[in-house]
Amino acid sequence: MKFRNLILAAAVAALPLAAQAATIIVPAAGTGPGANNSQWQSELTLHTAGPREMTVSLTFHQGTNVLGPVEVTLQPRQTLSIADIAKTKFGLSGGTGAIVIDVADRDAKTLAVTSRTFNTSANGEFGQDIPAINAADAYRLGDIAAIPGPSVASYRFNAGVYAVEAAKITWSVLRADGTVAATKETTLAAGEHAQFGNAIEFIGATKQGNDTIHARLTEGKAIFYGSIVNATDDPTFVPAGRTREDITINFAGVDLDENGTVDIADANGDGVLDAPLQIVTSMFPDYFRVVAEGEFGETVSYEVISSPAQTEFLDANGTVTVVASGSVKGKSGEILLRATAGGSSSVLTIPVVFK
Ligand SMILES: [Ca+2]
Ligand SMILES: [Ca+2]
Repeated sequence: MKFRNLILAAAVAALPLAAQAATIIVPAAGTGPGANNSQWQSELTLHTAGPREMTVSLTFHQGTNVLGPVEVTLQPRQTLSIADIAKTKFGLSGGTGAIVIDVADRDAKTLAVTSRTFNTSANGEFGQDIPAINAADAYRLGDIAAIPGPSVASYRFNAGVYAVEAAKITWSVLRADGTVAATKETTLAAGEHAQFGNAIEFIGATKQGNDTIHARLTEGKAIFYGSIVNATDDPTFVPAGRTREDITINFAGVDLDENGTVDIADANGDGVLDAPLQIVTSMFPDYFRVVAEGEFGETVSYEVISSPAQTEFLDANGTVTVVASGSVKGKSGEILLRATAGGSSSVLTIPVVFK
């Protein structure tokens, strides 16, 4: 009994850490001298709408180096700005990085975070808002972070990344007409920040107006951003847009007698056959053909995800065999198939009734 109590106590103690923490990231912040004798700094502003005191933990990530943590406590409904945070909280005299804010889940619900990075030069003071992003909203496999560059090629164009998990990234430069000018791979450790000052050149091309950077993850999760600085050192933050390049897989339906005509359709295009397929329970197999193609006529390959009966693809043409034993007679269920074309996949659902 004593042993059991100990295990319970350990499980309870471990819960709050695992289940109730949120991470919010300001993907770019900095301090110190910039181009053309300018001086940069970042101000972080925290507000809680909550009726209770709360504490956040701040770290500053430069490459794989992590400065901090520094704890900041907010009183109920307080708004607090931290001037030149990279310098005043983390002791940096120059550099760029990401601010990572760790906060209990309950407190994250009450917290608003903004930041402003501005630049003082002979031309005046110019600033940009850099929004905070929840780690739960990081980009993942299949997403393309699209970072559109300036229409004026001479403006400075930076791109940056913060890896929420260890990440492998393929960067590419797309010209205004969609042709790919260069690609490059990078690998980041979990918690690593990187900013590329001349991003188009870093990837391997010479910049032109309306270049767009695509960042694709082949492993892990990350947050991406860009920034543009014009000839008078006026910066503009460029949020990455979450995009995809999937082709649509059109599921026509099933051809029951394999004569080339669809007998039960997916007319509303939701990937679910519009009426159930009747399958006779028997020791002999039932056959039908799945009819689907990519939106540009691509051939589809199939696999069975799950089925209430023994289900296999007989050929590359989509012919399926189902052997349903008497044990499922009178029951209904769904056969789930994965259809893949041109690197894109979608799930096709075939409702079935066993006779
Ligand atoms: Ca037919
Ligand atoms: Ca349907």
